[in-house]
Amino acid sequence: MEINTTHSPYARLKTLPLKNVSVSGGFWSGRQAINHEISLKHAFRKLEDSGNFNNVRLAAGSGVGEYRRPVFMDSDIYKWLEAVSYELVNRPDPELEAMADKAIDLLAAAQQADGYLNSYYQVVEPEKKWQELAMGHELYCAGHLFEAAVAHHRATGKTTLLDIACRFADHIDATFGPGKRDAVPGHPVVELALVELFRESGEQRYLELAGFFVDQRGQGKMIGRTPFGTDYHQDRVPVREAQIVEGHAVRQLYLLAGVADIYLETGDAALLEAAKRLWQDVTAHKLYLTAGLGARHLGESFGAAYELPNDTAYAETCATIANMMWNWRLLAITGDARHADMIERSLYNGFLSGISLDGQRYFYVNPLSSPGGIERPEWYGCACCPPNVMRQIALLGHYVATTSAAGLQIHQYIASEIAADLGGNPVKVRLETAYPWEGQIKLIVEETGDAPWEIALRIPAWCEEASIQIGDHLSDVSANAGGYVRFKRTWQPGEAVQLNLRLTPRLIQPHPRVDATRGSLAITYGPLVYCFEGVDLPAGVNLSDVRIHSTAPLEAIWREDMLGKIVEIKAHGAVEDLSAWEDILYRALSLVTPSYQDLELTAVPYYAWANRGPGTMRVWLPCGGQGMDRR
Ligand code: FUB
Ligand code: ZN
Repeated sequence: MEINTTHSPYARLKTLPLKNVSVSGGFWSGRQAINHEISLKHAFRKLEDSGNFNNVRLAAGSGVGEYRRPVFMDSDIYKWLEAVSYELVNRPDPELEAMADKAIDLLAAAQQADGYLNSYYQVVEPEKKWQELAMGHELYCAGHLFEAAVAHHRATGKTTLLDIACRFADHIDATFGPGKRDAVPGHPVVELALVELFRESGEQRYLELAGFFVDQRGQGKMIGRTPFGTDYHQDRVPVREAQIVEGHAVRQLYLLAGVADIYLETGDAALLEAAKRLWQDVTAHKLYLTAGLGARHLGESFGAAYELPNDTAYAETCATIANMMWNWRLLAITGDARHADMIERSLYNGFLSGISLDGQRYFYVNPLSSPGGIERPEWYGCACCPPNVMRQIALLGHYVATTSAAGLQIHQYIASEIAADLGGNPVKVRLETAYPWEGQIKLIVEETGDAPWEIALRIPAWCEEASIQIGDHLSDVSANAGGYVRFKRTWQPGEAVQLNLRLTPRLIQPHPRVDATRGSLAITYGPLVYCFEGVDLPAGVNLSDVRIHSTAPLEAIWREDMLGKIVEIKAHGAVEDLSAWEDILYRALSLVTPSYQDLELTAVPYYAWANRGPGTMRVWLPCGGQGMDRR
């Protein structure tokens, strides 16, 4: 969700409104166009076909037929409304706006006089309202409503959805809080949403309520049935005492985003300390190379440290999105480039794999290997991911840059135009780039005042060689990898800063404790993680038998004709001859000498896998086939 940290006292960096950044050309604008033209309109039909709208009609008294579950169907409508709102900022569209208005009219008709709004509990179990906080998702749906309402208000200036949201927030505030009822939201998201509702409305009670929900955790206060333990719900220990990320990954990460939001407003140091500890746990132990999170299908949850299986990885698309939301807030708090690096890694890999190239099919689970047979379905019975992808693509511009008292920071190299007000000095810059395929990024100052200001450019941690040219002056900035390089001066209109990030394919090895990938290598190219697909192998070669050579050179080749234009990587490897293994599962080491046949390998960006049929896929390949296996 877009966050407005303009008045957040603990924001080192100030976020820019989406309207200040327009994505134009390059890698992402086509994807935004598909999102606008295809995905959002397709989703409107899916919300009708799947019963989400009819559920609300049932609550409003105008629907016919049965209520369609799961209990959180309303949240898909809200995420879609949020996505539509961002797209209305990117590109006005009366058809989309009318669709949104229609949905909002329906919600207004369904809302109770006391402000309550949740189609499931209004229609199916009215006597259970606020009784099933563990799994009932009432506060989760409310949170997504608040996010949508803020986005809609910012996009259109209309208060139709914001009024609905505030009435419901007031109802919740009258129900829960100190001296009222206890509540641990079983699925966090309401916390971050309440903070943004506070930022938009100025209503302090919403911020306090968010803090109350966070502080209720870890005290045995969860009410309602749940098949899961307290760890699943992040209710085992108080947030301030948490040492590890655990349980349901999306829940954990939305909670942490909300905790960061509360820090941005309150400066509560214990919350930031907890966030830093948990971030360390994620990055050192529980993050897939693709920026997927959640190792286990059971409970859609984080695993133990280094438990990162490939084929059974959960890595829900929503978890990667939630992690970007968390890191965006941590970036605003700390200014630390590691959070922008994390967002980049997520965007180009575990997030983008969540949607097909045609914008009409979605992955919920994003494994790092597939035995074949997996394709993105059009929609899901539990459709949390598709509209989440839509809102994230629509909101991309928000993640490009921030401001501070010093100047403008560029975090993501997305071709775009950026307008910012630097303390009364209005500036405009344009980013031109074919990134991530090419490493040249040109920043052109289009408008600037007379006062000096600073441009800060992120040098990604993966980059081994980087330089910057301004006019005739070329500087090597490789040492800045993992941080920012800063230039302060009185800029002239038309002046350009040329950043060159050297992009080369690289072989990546995993931490030796990751059982699933021990002795294997993966390929990256800039921020992109690559994979191998069975469809690129010679007929009869099984991807499971393929090894990769660790010493042979890798070659990057531009392909106009493949997967919507990509850089493919050629690697060298070998296929093992398994004829000595027919019908035998285990053999004495002394009995078999592996024999290999050399093979040229083709790797494609992970995000693009499963767009050429449901074939096999692997991110990691065992290393070997060079006469001697590596490990
Ligand atoms: O529970 C609501 C959403 O459905 C979660 O965030 C997803 O993991 C899926 O379980
Ligand atoms: Zn999801």
